[in-house]
Amino acid sequence: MKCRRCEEQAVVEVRHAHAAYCPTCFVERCREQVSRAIGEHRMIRSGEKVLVAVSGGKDSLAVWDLLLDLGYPADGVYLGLGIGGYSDRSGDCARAFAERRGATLIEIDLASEVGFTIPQAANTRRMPCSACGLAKRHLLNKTALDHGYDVLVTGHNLDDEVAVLFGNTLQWNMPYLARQRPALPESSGFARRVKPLVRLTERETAAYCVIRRIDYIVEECPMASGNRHLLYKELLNTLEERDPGAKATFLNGFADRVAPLLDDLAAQERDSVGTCSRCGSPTTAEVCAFCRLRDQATRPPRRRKKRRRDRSVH
Ligand code: Q46
Ligand code: ZN
Repeated sequence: MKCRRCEEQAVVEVRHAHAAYCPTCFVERCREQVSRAIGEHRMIRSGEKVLVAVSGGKDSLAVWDLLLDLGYPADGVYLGLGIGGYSDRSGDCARAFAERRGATLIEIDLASEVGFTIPQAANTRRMPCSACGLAKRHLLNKTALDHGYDVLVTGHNLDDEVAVLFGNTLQWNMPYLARQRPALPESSGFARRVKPLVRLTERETAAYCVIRRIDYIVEECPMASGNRHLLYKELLNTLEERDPGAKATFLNGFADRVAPLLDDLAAQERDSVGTCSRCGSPTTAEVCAFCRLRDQATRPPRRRKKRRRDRSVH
């Protein structure tokens, strides 16, 4: 295989683009795709303060690396979830990257910040990934606002976005569909949230990290089992295997033809947001979902009632 651009030996095949690239041209292509996503969706404006949510995984480290190389002086924020050795190793990858690039990394620890870890939150009514997602959204947004950042960048890639879209479509979850954008504008209580990797697949971000020699955490999160998005990703990978480009077509079709029809609903949703009576975060309820999660996760475990001896006579 020859590189589409320079005719050197290709090392990465991008099937949905019917092309292959040498390492140099592939990195160049990744930069172009990110640049294009930022421009198309007006994700970052000049002079804005940018914060990248860094998990230690390939996507968040790739997007941080790409932004720095594109000239955005982005800082990172790492949220320690308290998932044993997995969190320790993820944190190490985030710190090592920050040190290598001479970039600033803000660290927050869930347990010391709010008094519970994700394994503790798994004892609540929520599934672990749902509790984790809620905690991440709440604390990362709060950190961005508290430190005066204009934009919060996440490492969601094309595969993530397609899996979320697929899940929301299966359930016809209209409010969630209305909110599914590569860039969610800032609004009261929210920093702007953007996804510059939306044009790159998971395979591409992994290849990018390998070529750029970025060490990222490869192991799966031990709490991921039962995560529906993993199932959707598997299904969509089977589809993509048979029909390369199907994922991008699905996502782009939604963005071009459906999302604009949901603009009014998105605006209504934004208008219905008030503030949490406890923490002041944006919410449509009196107490926000995060405060309710914290109540449940930090509540002492109920004492089990002693079972009374069964004295019945059979
Ligand atoms: S960290 Fe958290 Fe993920 Fe682990 S518990 Fe689920 S959401 S799988 S990206
Ligand atoms: Zn609250």
